[in-house]
Amino acid sequence: MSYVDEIIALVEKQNPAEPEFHQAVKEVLESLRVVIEANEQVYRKDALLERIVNPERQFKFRVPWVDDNGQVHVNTGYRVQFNSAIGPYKGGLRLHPSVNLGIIKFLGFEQIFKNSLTGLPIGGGKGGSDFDPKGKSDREVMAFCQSFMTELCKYIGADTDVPAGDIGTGAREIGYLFGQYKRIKGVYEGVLTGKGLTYGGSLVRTEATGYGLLYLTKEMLKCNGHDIKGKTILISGSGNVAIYAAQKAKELGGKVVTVSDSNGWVYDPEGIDIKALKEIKEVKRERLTSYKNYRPQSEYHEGKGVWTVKGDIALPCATQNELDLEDAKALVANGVIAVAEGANMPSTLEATQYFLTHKVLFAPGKAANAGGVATSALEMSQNSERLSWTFQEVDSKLQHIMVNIFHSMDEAAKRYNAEGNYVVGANIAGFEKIVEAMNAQGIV
Ligand code: NDP
Ligand code: 2IT
Repeated sequence: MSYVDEIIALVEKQNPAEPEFHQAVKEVLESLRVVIEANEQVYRKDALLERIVNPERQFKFRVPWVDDNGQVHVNTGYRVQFNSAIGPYKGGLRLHPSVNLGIIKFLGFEQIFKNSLTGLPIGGGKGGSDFDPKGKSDREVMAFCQSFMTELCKYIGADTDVPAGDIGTGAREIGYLFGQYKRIKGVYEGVLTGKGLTYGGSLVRTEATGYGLLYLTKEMLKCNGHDIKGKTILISGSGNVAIYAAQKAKELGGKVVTVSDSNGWVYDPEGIDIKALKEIKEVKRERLTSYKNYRPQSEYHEGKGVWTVKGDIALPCATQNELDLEDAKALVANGVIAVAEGANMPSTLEATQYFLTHKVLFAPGKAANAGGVATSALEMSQNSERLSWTFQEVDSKLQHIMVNIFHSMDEAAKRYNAEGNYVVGANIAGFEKIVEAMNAQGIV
């Protein structure tokens, strides 16, 4: 059996009931096959792949907290420190009832390659909990965050592991987490990113993932003879990534006609009203059913369906496996020219394959959504030098980083005779740097 197939089988055997982790490993290793086969002897001898698919360290802990009625609840907290070859562990904290160890491992594994692609010195990690912030009072969210950080603070630090936001973890949660870290450790340091602007946060971090997604999409389109201007754009999700993707898409001359949440989706033929969307989601924390109150001409549909709308560009910005083979077929039948993943692993393996074989320009999440973590790394730099950069400075660095990521994956794909296959390109470009750093540091 080839080394790649052996490791895929090993991961499935050693990590039972973790389908998302298996999927992430499979996608990466399958596309690295050419590189691994060319170096099989050396890599096998060094057990390189065994080291890459095994987290350096993982924590699972009890998170007890008290609700507004005095009832005690117990959630499970996780932090997976996957790979520190190129820098301190870096990656978000997901707060969602679906969180389990396998999901955190898939996200942490993706993060290694994504962070490598940014060109910045950050290793890969991820954490979170099955706590659901939805419907909780601010005091309940604070109680949870304080309890979570009381345990997490033992394992993180500005030079060891720097968490940030992800699904369910936004500015409010980061604030409570930071306060508790500072209180316990007695240190004011850049231990988290996505902080508020009054206490060490960076301008552009809020917008970064969505903006970065559009910067990379723009470059990918440009290099393939297209432009965002005048294009109809389908977006899923209505959280941090989706909102700022929609905003930048509109600024670049595109027309965003959909957004969604876990209950349903909105179709606004005249273009999504970003101001209304922000008020619903960021201020009032309401469901998308309220959108009609702002835009009576829009349609609200229960359940799935965003990908059945006719559009030129699709930007999945909600969650993993939200776009399956049927969705991919519908998009291609409707003439989609590009898909760029704002979320982590939103397309199933079959959907991705379908896009690639139908010559749809496809930017995988680890490249397309790297603007968030890249700007987190810029926040770390600013914290280290105790300075704050202007919006324009950070935004211009973000644009450069996203353009560079596109060219790194494009160039790696060409080098391995897979021109236009950005899945292969992104994985190879990310992998090469990690391997070089791991080799230089010996067997650790
Ligand atoms: P938010 O919590 O701000 O928003 C998440 C959005 O996705 C909401 O609209 C939510 O709907 C929807 N969603 C979540 N889970 C599901 C589900 N199971 N089914 C359908 N819809 C769902 O998170 P973000 O915008 O920050 O994250 C979105 C994606 O982007 C995730 O995959 C995340 O890992 C990724 N990402 C985030 C980065 C960041 O900087 N924030 C950086 C890079 C990637 P509802 O409100 O109904 O739950
Ligand atoms: O998936 C991701 O890259 C994030 N959630 C952002 C991580 C970070 O450290 O900013």
